[in-house]
Amino acid sequence: MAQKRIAAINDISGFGKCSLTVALPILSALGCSTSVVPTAVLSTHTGEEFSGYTYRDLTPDLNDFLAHWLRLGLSFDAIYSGYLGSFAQIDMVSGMFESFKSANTIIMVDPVMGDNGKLYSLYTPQMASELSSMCKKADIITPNITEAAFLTGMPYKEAPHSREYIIELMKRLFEFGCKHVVITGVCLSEDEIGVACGSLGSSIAFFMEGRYKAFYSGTGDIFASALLGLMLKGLNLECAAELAAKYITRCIERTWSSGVPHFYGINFEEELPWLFSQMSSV
Ligand code: PXL
Repeated sequence: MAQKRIAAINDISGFGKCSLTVALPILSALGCSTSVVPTAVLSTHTGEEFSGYTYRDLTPDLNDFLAHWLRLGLSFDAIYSGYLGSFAQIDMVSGMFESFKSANTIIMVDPVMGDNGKLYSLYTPQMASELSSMCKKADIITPNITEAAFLTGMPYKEAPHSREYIIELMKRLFEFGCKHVVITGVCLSEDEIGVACGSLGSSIAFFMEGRYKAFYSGTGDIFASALLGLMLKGLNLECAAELAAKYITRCIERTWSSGVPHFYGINFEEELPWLFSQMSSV
């Protein structure tokens, strides 16, 4: 199988383990050749763990950056977008999908915009509504519950979530026209957390794992990166989502039991060999 090429569009948060600093190692470990489009450079992510972070919005560079890639005639097997640095970038990145895709390119949009019912500090309601339009261009979207609620206009509900609520969110997300939808952070009971995933026209599968009542930034990025890498290895959506959910749970378990302060982020690195080992058995 030819090596898969990915363009990952996301920010660089210097400290805190999210975005490109997790996408690159995970996708590389899964054998993908990954190029990056940095959307912003920050000293840390913008989560509640940190205040006073620096923020450099790379919007002014983005058009020239992509124009150069266009002159090089590049194309990718997958284009994966995450945290965007400004409202204007949403349109630029949507345009990029058209310019760099070929017949079989997977467009994956992780509509990163918030968590725990709230938008991230640099995101505005206008960005949230524009991201809905961007999701319409994707083959796969991977919102968490907060993002799914913002995208669909449905109310945000705290855990535990009823199956009916998740199924209704799914139904409305499929109206965007994506082939695959994966909702993360689904809790069907107080002690379980996992994902709901479905492909157009098929039933919805839930993959639940044990829940640690600790919140770690970067969880969604680690999950989405593993999901994409596994799909590019040839796993179907359900198998990839189930394995990615197991992987992130192992990472959280390891981090939680280490006692390292949670702002250091998730120890996803030391579970990569396990993820890799699972590949030989599928
Ligand atoms: O993990 C999502 C994320 C990505 N990038 C930045 C963030 C966050 C979440 O807080 O602040 C800059």
